[in-house]
Parts: sequence; C-alpha cells; structure tokens
Amino acid sequence: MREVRRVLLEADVNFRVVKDFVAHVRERALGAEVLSGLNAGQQVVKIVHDELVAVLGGERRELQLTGKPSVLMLVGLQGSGKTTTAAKLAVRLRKEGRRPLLVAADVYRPAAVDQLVQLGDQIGIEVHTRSVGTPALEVARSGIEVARQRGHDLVLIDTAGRLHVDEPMMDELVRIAGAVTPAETMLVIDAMTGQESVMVAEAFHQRLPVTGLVLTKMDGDARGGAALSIRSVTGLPITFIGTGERTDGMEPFHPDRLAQRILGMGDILSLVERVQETVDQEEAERVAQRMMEARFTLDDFRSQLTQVKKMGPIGQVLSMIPGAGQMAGAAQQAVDEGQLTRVEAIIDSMTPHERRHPEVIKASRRRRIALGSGTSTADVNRLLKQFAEMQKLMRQLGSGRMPRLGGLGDLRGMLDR
Ligand SMILES: Nc1nc2c(ncn2[C@@H]2O[C@H](COP(=O)(O)OP(=O)(O)OP(=O)(O)O)[C@@H](O)[C@H]2O)c(=O)[nH]1
Ligand SMILES: [Mg+2]
Repeated sequence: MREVRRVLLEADVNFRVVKDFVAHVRERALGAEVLSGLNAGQQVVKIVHDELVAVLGGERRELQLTGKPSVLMLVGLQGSGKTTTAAKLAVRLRKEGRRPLLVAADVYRPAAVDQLVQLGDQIGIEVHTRSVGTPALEVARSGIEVARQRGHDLVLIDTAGRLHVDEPMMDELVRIAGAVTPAETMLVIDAMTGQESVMVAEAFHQRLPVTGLVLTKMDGDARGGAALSIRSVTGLPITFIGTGERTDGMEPFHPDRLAQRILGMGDILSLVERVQETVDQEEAERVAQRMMEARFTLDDFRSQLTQVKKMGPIGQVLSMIPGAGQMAGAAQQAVDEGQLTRVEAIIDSMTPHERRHPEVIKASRRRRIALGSGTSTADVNRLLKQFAEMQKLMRQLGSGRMPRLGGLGDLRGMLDR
C-alpha cells in the first residue's frame, strides 16, 4: 500500500484522493481470494489496477447530442485547448455524419477569432463570427440562428478563457449556457496543470451544467493523475483526450489506458503486466490454436484488439507463430499509435454473421459498414483484403508450409489508415 500511495502521488494524484483510494483498495484486498497463478502482491496490484479503471469511469461515455441544432459549448481556463478541441470535435463529428458550425464566442481578443477562422479554413468547416465588440452572448445566440438557417445540425461554441477562475468569466458563461441550453458543456483541462486543476474543475462544475471533461496535452509528460483526482472529486466523466496540436490529435478516453499510464513508470507496472499475462495467457493460446487451424474469424480478431488494449498480447499471440515475430512488433506499434479504434469500429459495425463469413460482405454491405463505423468503403475494403491475406497466411502456417512474409503486406497496413 505504501508503494501504491507513492506511485499515485508521483503521478500527481491529489493526496486526499490517494488516501481514500488506498483505503478502498485495502478494504477490497482484505479477504479477496488470490487468483491462480498470482502471488498476493500481484493480486493487490490487479485490484489497484481494476479500481483505478473503475474510478476513472469504467465504461466510456458517448456524447449526448440532442436538440436541433445540438449545441456543444467548450469552457475552460486560458490556453487549456478549447479552440483546438472545438476544431477537433468538429472534424470528428463531421465524420459521424454531422454538419457542424463553429462559433467564435471568444470576443475579447481578435486573435482568438482569427485562430478559429484559420482552423475552420484548414478543416473546411464554417465558422460564425461577428464584428469586434459584439457581446459573447449575442455571438452565441446568432450562431444558433445561422445554424438553423443554413442547415447545420451541430453548433460548437468556443468561449473565452481566463488565467484564473473569476466571476466575470463565470457570469458570462452562465448567461451563454442559459441562453443556448447546450446539450453538452465540455470542460477542457490541460493535463499538465496538475493539482490546481481539481479546484478549477470544481469551480466550473459548481456554476455550469458541465457534462464532460476533455483532457488535453496528454501527448506531453503528464502522467494523468490530475484526471483521476478530477474524476474522483467531481464525478464528471472524461470523454476525450487531446494527443497533439493537430486537428486529428484527439482520442476517445479509455479508462484502462489512463490507469496504466498513471501506474506507468512506477515499479509496479511490470507487476501489472505479469498479472495481465497470466490472466490473458489462456485466451492468447486459444486464439493461437484457432489461427493455426485457420478458424480465426473477425470476432477473434476483435477480441484480440480488446486484449491488446489491455496489455498487448497480440504480440504474444503472434510470437507463438513461427516467422511472425516481425508482425508482432508492427502490431504493437500500431497499438501504441492508437490506430485500433477505427478497425474496431469497422468490425463492430458488422453483423455476427458477417464477422464469421466476411466473404458475404459485398458492395452494399461495405457501404453500410463504412457508414456505421464512420470510416470509408476504402477502409473497409482494406481491412477485409488484409484479413483475407492474414487468414491465407494462417492456413499456410497451419499446413506447415512457410509463406513469404513479404506477401502479407504487413499487419500494420491493416491497422494503418
Ligand atoms: N501538444 C498538444 N498541444 C495542444 C493540445 N491541445 C491544445 N494544444 C495547444 O495548446 C495551445 C492552446 O490551445 P488553444 O486551443 O488555443 O487553447 P484555448 O483554451 O482556446 O486558449 P484561450 O482561447 O487563450 O483561452 C495551442 O498552442 C494548442 O496548439 C494537445 O492535445 N496536445
Ligand atoms: Mg481559444
């Protein structure tokens, strides 16, 4: 427990949160049965990991974009990443079939409006602005009008941030929120802010109907302990994380990944790995067996992706196959680069029958799957083609003939865009 406390504090988790968390883990650990293959210490680490995931929010939360148009408002301190996140969300939601309008309600600095206009140009999304001096409330209101007139079904409102939480800013945000009744009010927080962010989040949460958090700059060194603190103190769900300055630098939030990151560099990471390996070993062996027998379906592949996200045993599975070592590395790299979500979305959009018999997926089904997964038919085609090649390779391996690995393309192509 002392070790756990140290790792959490080092990851910048609020000390009160750490205290409660450790007490909770202790309670769960006492009397817990030790799983086969683990020693007591490893068992505790597994409990810590599972509890972290639970506190961080177990399941992912989807955006609830109701209303016509749906309104999403971004709030947060200066420099937290509101404007960038507005553009990232616009790109993402457009992929899901929305017609977003960006609204520049940060009226205090002309540069802020310019920044959004430039981003809008870059991504090809309309930006609503008003002349300098127009009150933010008025900009937001007229933005909704314009959206209605021009057939936008989604309005993303970028607001002004301050260096610190202050009354005039809060008042203004409260008034805007009151006037436009956003379906989602996303609080944008810079992951590098550390401890102070808990107070900031509480202050926003008290005054505004905040529905979710976006944690930006997770591509930096931040361990993400602040996220755990904020989540635990406010109960607000973390919806997305920002992973870069570019407009494609955003990912849905995955509690298990952040849990691992928080445990991260501490000595106990290796313990978590060992625990996961033991737990996943059986599943990995089962899948390897199916691969060799060429019974490997898209369902198996999907289940591997889930496993990979937990701790990466696709490398393990592949390394059991002679000659597939280089695929293992490539697959792991794809995981590290976060390219799995798209492939998962594609497989999720297939019916169970299609997953077992991908040969039935002809043109119209491909279109439906692309639409359902927010990808393109080219993406679906690529996945199917490469999956077919992979199955062929499996069959050859199973029959004892050594295939040319070059002929496989490589697994990364399957995961890459
Ligand atoms: N590395 C990285 N940089 C980010 C991320 N999100 C935003 N930034 C950068 O952080 C800086 C501030 O981002 P903005 O989007 O302008 O922040 P803001 O909240 O709109 O700031 P104000 O309008 O001044 O209140 C910019 O340089 C962004 O490029 C992220 O996820 N990763
Ligand atoms: Mg801004």
